[in-house]
Amino acid sequence: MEKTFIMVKPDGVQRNLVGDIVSRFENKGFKLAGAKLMMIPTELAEKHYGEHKEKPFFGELVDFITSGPVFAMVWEGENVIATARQMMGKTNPAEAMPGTIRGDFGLTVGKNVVHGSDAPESAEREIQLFFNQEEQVEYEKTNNTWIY
Ligand code: DAT
Ligand code: MG
Repeated sequence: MEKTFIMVKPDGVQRNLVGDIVSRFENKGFKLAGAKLMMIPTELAEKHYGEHKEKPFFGELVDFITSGPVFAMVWEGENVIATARQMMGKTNPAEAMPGTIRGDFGLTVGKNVVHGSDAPESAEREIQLFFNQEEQVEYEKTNNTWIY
């Protein structure tokens, strides 16, 4: 089953949005496969956002994501990578549809509440960056037959 890396960013943690965001993915039918509250070391932040190294906002982005605790998660389910991106809404909350996480909770691109992997390759890379094997929990959910 497909897995993705989702993270409530420091603004989302400070604004008490962890529970709401977890609920959205639970209610949708996805399975939580790992979760932890953590401070991101600068080196990990630079690796995680490596694709944006040359962008003018890279420094700000790394400063922001390391500015307070994040809630890092692995979610599992059919088509979870693309569906989670849809549930998050567009990168710029000003353009994100109401009903999406960023559309409901954000105003500016610099503080857009949530991260989610954008493709199978980045999902695998990001899960491995943030979670070791013991932190990824394999189990069956008894309500699976009512979702699939
Ligand atoms: P996403 O988080 O939707 O995958 P991205 O990978 O293009 O978006 O960018 C990573 C993060 O960088 C994004 O969540 C917020 C920040 N960012 C993107 N574009 C920005 C910009 N033009 N100015 C400031 N921050 C930006
Ligand atoms: Mg991205």
